[in-house]
Amino acid sequence: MKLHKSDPKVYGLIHKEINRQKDGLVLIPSENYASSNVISAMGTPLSNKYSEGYPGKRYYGGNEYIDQIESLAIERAKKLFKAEHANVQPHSGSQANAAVYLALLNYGDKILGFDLAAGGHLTHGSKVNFSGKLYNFDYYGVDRKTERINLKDVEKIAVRFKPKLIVISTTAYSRQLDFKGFSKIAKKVGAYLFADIAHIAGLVASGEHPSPFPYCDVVTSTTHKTLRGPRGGLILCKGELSQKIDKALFPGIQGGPLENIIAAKAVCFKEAISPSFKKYQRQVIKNASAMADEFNKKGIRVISGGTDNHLMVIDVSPYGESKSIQEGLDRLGIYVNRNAIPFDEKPPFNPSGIRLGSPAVTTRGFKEKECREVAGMITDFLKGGDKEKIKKGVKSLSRKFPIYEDFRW
Ligand code: DSN
Repeated sequence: MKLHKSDPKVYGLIHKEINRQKDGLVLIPSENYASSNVISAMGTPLSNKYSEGYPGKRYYGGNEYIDQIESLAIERAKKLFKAEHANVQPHSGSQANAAVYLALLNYGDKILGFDLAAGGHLTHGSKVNFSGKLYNFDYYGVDRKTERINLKDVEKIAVRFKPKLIVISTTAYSRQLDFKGFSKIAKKVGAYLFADIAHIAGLVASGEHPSPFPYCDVVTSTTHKTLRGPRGGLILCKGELSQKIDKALFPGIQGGPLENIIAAKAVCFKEAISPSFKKYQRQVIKNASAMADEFNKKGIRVISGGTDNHLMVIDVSPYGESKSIQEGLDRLGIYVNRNAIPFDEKPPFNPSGIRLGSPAVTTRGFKEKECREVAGMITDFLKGGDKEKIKKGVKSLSRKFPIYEDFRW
């Protein structure tokens, strides 16, 4: 029996969510629209299979096809990121990061991470996260004036703190990351260098952002942000660390891998190797840059003055509370998330900033013109403009640039 008949409640809600995604403007920079092929690989009976272990070394029978699928995903990931080793099993970016710490460190060891308030991530040493509870973190942030990472400051902290591992990671940092510069610091203090490229993975894969290899020892990512694949994680590392990493993930942290998701990761990696993906990533950067420029022109403060990548954080503190601004934009069909700004004096639940970016709208086909228009709508909203007019603008753009027309539900 079809789902709409057997469980109309769940069916109806899924249907509404799909329409919300189609009709609204998704500017949350960690979200995207995976292709229908990625989505169809996810919705397969591969989800039924237990495959604890790795290709050729499973703890269950019946894995002959699963082994081929996972091996394909591994080979494609290695090729895409020019990595010596890939583990495609992490259920998420957080699981991937936990496995890296478990593989390379002992509990209580020192890690130098990027401050969450400056644009880092919970798994890079937040006190409310396992990372901050189990390991001894110190943090580097951004320069107060430029709002950019200053490697001289990072070096000073690293020399004083003597970490065993340095994390380069960003979720709300709009500038290019200098992996080479970080690697000099890591070498000087004898630390492992670990980059979490979840946000910029698509840009890295297509050569639109410098690669963390050969400078980093380990690299983690998610596969659903700029990379535009299924929701999941990925670990890439130097060959000499492969056994430690694989053991830390399974049996260290996870049980059975999600093989339907791994099949979808394989599909995503193939898509990401194509020339059209490179073109897409180039446009992602152009679009974000156009948005930031428009905000600057209209007097909205963009943190660090602009963007080199797919995202930006704007300071909305002159216009009200970020929580109610985010909720107000939600009601207009413009989806963003509130975010701390560097040296924010406001609390994390209601900080001073709004984070937004271009990956999802670029997948819809937006170019610079439309991105400027959207930045204009947000500015109008912040300055108390006509909400009905903005709503009409959102509707018209989403109709003009439809998404998932080939997706049947
Ligand atoms: N998913 C990350 C992001 O939105 O950037 C946070 O975990």
